[in-house]
Amino acid sequence: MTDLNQSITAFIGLGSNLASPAMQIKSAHEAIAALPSIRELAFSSLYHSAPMGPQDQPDYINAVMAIETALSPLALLNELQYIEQTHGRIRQGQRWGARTLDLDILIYGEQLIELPDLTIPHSGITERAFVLYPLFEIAPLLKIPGKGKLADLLTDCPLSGLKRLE
Ligand code: ROI
Repeated sequence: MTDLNQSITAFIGLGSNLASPAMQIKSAHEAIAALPSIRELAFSSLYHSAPMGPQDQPDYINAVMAIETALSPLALLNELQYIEQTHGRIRQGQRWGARTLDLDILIYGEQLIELPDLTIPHSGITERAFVLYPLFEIAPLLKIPGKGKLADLLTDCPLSGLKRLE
């Protein structure tokens, strides 16, 4: 059985704007939940939003997931990148371009991490309604390490057309 005694609570952001985005998110949710050394704590509703960044791409579906994990940040990143690949993600071309699946480690316990391939909390988290509002749905009392209370961050982050799907 998986030993989650030494476990950390982490939050993962999921996003897709290609190839049936809602289906991509649901499939990624199942793939993450099935990872060894991970236990699902919560999963938000799906949210619809216009693209942030380049506008010449389809709208996005986003969600966030809370997990308990015994994986290190880099081991978790590795598992998430594998799931991105199995969902047809091709890492090339335009930065901030359309993608079938984007999985980001938003928060990993209380840790502040700055590595070449990994910044935690995720950079830009405080400007992204499609991250903050789903986070608030599943963890309203959350404090984002180095950034402050989620509830306070939300007051400075307009909805920007974000819609929660039923
Ligand atoms: N815009 C939205 N609405 N949702 C995303 O997940 C998203 N992801 C990105 C960029 C291209 C910045 N824009 C996005 O990576």
